[in-house]
Amino acid sequence: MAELFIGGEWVSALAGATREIRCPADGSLVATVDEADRSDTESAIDAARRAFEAGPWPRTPAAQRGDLLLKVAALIDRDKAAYARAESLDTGKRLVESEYDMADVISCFRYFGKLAAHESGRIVDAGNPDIASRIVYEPVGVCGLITPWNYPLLQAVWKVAPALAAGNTFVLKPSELTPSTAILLMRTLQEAHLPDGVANLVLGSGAEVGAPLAEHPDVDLVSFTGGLATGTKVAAAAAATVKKVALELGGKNPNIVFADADFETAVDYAITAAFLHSGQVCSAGARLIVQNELHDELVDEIVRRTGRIRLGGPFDSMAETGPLISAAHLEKIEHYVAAAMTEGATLRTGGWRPEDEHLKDGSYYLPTVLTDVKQGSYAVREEAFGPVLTVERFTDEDDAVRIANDTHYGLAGGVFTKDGDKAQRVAARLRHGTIWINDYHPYLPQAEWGGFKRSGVGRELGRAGLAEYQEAKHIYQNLRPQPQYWFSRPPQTSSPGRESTQ
Ligand code: TXE
Repeated sequence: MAELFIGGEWVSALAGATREIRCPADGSLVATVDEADRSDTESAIDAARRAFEAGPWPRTPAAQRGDLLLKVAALIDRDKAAYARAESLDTGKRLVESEYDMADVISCFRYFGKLAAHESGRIVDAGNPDIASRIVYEPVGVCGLITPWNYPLLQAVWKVAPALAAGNTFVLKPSELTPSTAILLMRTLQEAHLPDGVANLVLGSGAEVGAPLAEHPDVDLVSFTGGLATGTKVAAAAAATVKKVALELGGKNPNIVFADADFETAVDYAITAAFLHSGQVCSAGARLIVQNELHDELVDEIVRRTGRIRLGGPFDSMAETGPLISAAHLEKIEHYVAAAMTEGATLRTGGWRPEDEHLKDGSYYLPTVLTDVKQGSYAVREEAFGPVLTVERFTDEDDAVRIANDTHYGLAGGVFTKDGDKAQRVAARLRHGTIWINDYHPYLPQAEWGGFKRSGVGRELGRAGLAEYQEAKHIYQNLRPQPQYWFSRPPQTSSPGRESTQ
């Protein structure tokens, strides 16, 4: 107990409420943690505000802040086995995937730790030697960081690392389903001697913790990763106090395969794009768009291989992917597939819960391929966020681009072809924030991440990721000030600029 971290202290929820965390792979109890309410959230906001106004962190030189981030990276590296295990128990994902995630977490802290050291502002040439003008970067203030359950620590660190590098204080609200690695992160920040009140952790529901972060006048910025419906509410709540807002709201990502693509590569990446982490990835290539000439052969091979994907829990070394996050999410996927079939989709494989004895207590769903889906239909429009791949056809380059852009999302997409010119032409025309060519899913901490259209507002990672957490202040100094007399000019005298006494 006492898993809320507020003002540098571990405390329990004021009302004494708790929540059981269960592993989605088998329903086993992982932990019982505090469940905060609005009053706990308000104490955390208050602690973050005080640390911002009076604490040392916002005034610490940026290079020193960077050093602390590098130390945090080293401490997580030391403890990465415990972190990965905790992540797998909360999410049900394979341990090997959590290990990759922890490597990405460490790289992210390193990247922003190094970037912080170069945050020196810049001189602006005013074109006049009597004017000194410069831009300095300052922290925004108190940040409300709201994160989802699919990559719990990585999503949190994409926000925490730049927020700290820029000198902000924050309140982190992880998904109520996956709090464990956020608790470990607070312990690590404490060990690294981050000043009290800079990092605060509140565990609990969207209504009791997330909503107050978006609404509270003492929160200056809210950064949210999650679903489109919730993100829309967060943006509306934040508007009342004109907060800075960053949103990453998922996608319905097209993966275009031209007839001249390398066949084996296209098949392999199409499967990874769709079924990694059982499709619970914001950039999942859930919409396969295949050129007519290759369609049947490619789909047959994808269906054959998809039908052989092995499911299992975090520590099953034979498993290729794991369960869905919860029974409720499993039901949502079932409804999605049922709706697609009602619209006329053809089920080529999957479409049901597995019947294997060793999977019976988990939230598993068989990797599923649906063909004959129609452009504009529910299945093509809506994000399933599960192991479901829909397949559409196209005739030529223009047709591929038109179909791939026909979505209100715009997070990511893939293009497979051996023709380099064509790949670049198509990438340039796709209205999606990241385009992978003959690849799918890699991301780089030094490159930006963010969505076009309704996939998001603002950018994460890269230099722009840090800029989200900064205010740029222009300081303009006149080195030789003199009265200008733009109005009520006094009569001319022999000594300009002084009132005549005559
Ligand atoms: O997410 P929510 P859910 C998509 C995916 C999924 C759907 C719903 O399609 O099926 O979203 O998933 C907190 N004010 N993504 O319901 O509700 C909540 O407690 C403030 C895409 O799990 O968006 C959690 O911490 N916060 C995605 C966080 O918001 C609120 C990753 C995300 O939860 C809140 C996950 C409120 N009113 C789901 N209500 C991606 N972009 O990667 C809830 N929350």
